[in-house]
Amino acid sequence: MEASQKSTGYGAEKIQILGGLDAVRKRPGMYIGSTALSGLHHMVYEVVDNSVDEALAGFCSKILVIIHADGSCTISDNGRGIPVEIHPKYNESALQIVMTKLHAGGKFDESTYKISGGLHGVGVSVTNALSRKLIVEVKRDGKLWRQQYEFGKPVTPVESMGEATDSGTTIRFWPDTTIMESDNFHFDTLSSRLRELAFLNKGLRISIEDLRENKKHEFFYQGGIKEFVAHINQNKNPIHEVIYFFKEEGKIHLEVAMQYNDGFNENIFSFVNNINTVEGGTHLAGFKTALTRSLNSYSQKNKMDEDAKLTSDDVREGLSVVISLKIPQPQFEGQTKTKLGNSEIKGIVDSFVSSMLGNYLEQNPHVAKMILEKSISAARARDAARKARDLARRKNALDSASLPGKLADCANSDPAKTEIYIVEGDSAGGSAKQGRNRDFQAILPLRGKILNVEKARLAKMLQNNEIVSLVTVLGCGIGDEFNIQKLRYYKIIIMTDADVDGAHIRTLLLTFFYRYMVDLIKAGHVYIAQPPLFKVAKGKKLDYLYNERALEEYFKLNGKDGISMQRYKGLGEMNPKQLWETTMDPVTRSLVQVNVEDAVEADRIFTILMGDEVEPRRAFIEENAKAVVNLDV
Ligand code: 0RA
Repeated sequence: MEASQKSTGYGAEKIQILGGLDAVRKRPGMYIGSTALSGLHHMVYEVVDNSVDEALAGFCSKILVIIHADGSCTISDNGRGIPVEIHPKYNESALQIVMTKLHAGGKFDESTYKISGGLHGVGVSVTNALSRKLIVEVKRDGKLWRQQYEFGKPVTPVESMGEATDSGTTIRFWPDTTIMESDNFHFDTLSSRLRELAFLNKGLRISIEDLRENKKHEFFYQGGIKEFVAHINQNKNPIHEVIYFFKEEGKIHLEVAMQYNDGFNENIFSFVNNINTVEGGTHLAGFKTALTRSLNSYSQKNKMDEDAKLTSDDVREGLSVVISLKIPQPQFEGQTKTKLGNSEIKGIVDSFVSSMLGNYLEQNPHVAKMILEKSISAARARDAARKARDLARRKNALDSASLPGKLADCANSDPAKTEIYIVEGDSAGGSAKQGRNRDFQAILPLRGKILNVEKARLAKMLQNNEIVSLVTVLGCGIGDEFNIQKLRYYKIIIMTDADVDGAHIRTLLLTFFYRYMVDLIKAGHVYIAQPPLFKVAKGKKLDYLYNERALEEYFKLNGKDGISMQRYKGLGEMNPKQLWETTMDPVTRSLVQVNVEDAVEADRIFTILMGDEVEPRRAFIEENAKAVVNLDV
């Protein structure tokens, strides 16, 4: 039986149509950002965002994501289910319209927010367009409905498959790998975004299951962003309880949770309609202004320190904050469209935070005293750092006029066309120098472990030779003087061994970039090279394989007879030509772009590995020891 016009409830006529799917298949990048890994994950988020909208509208409490072993992914929710009735104007099932027309979304109550349609959010039809197969099942009005698609086109009608007692939507899709570079979903990347969504939408239960390797996470936070901040500070030493403010005025909904720890780094995460506003914007500007003003005025009123004028940097040392704003018409600007532009928001957030924080400090003088002592000591340290930097500069170290001898620079001097490989150790550095294309590829070998940046303040870091080399070579300075315009290479590529030491050094370097040059990550300049894990040969035919799954596939296709296999433990095992072919040649290599989506998780790992707390470090290493053992099989 096909969907009929009988069913009532949601008005199918509300759905807006803007166009067909051919455009998506022609120019996928326009709709999901890229055809690489981040685009693949966007295909999941397009669907999840719609489920979250159902939750925001009050109709959905559970979302489940499943990664299957065959390269497909299922997203199911217990929302109202996509409407199936015939659209009066188009004479077609609303479900089919939602799945096959661009921007075809439902309009929700005016009083609720919609996150789908936000950033790349152009609707589930985009996921459909980029899938070689997709099955959607809807439970609605007591029935189970089903439809199947291939390459975005329906291959079955909307059929009723039987009765249903509850409601919801289940979508399973198989990415079209003639367009998408891979269907290898990353559990950790999807998991950290889903955790973030669970934090941002209190009471929503989100699970993710990986059937390829039996992994499962479930996220459910009754406390919302308050728990988010506690999570960020989990392995640090907070110096007070989480401070939490909430305000709803008209259609503007604002939540702020904040907590200082005894460390030196700031962790600020701001969201608008659940979208991580990586580039900040008016809401963040309002918060920062209010924070600086409130603390300065408390300090003056209570005569904390006569001559300390706290800057915005001073009051953010050791601060973890989550700001979550929900508004009806966000305007996203900036390079990656993750900067809030609505000008009225700055003043609104500023006055709200000023009044709430002002009250809080008055009522909690004990907490106020600890926060101010911390900020005042940051102001003094900033002074010391400036002196250390001046000293280092006098020794000529930080100026790119004095590039270190071990840098093998490239010939081309246009930063937009060049890249730098940061390579672990002199021997791999040597291979990279021989294997590279010296026109546009520079090589900087780093010796040993760079300083543990988690525990050091800037002044101390500038005593470390490897750090000074790195800062000098990149050219954009550090600390207050950081200037991204001066960056000497647009691609900064971290290339380390595929073993435990390599992972450690990569973590250290990422910590460094994350802590001190986060703008490089935000602007998409930082990458991780992907050296192959295996070399397989059958007769004269050589192949390089980059992960265990590829190896399994290879054996499935070729059998095991007459095949020789080598597992690479380090970059040093490859000769210059092999290193070029597998890892450095832009035509054949694959690079993973580092993004701050994973920043909370990265920060958590950095803190565990480098921080003061021994117990979590022990537990982490034990937990990950299995993986390490597997590496050496
Ligand atoms: C159009 C209209 C309505 C809901 C949805 C689409 C919807 C889409 C997805 C995608 C995944 N899960 C979803 N759940 C719902 C409004 C429905 C109504 O008013 O009854």
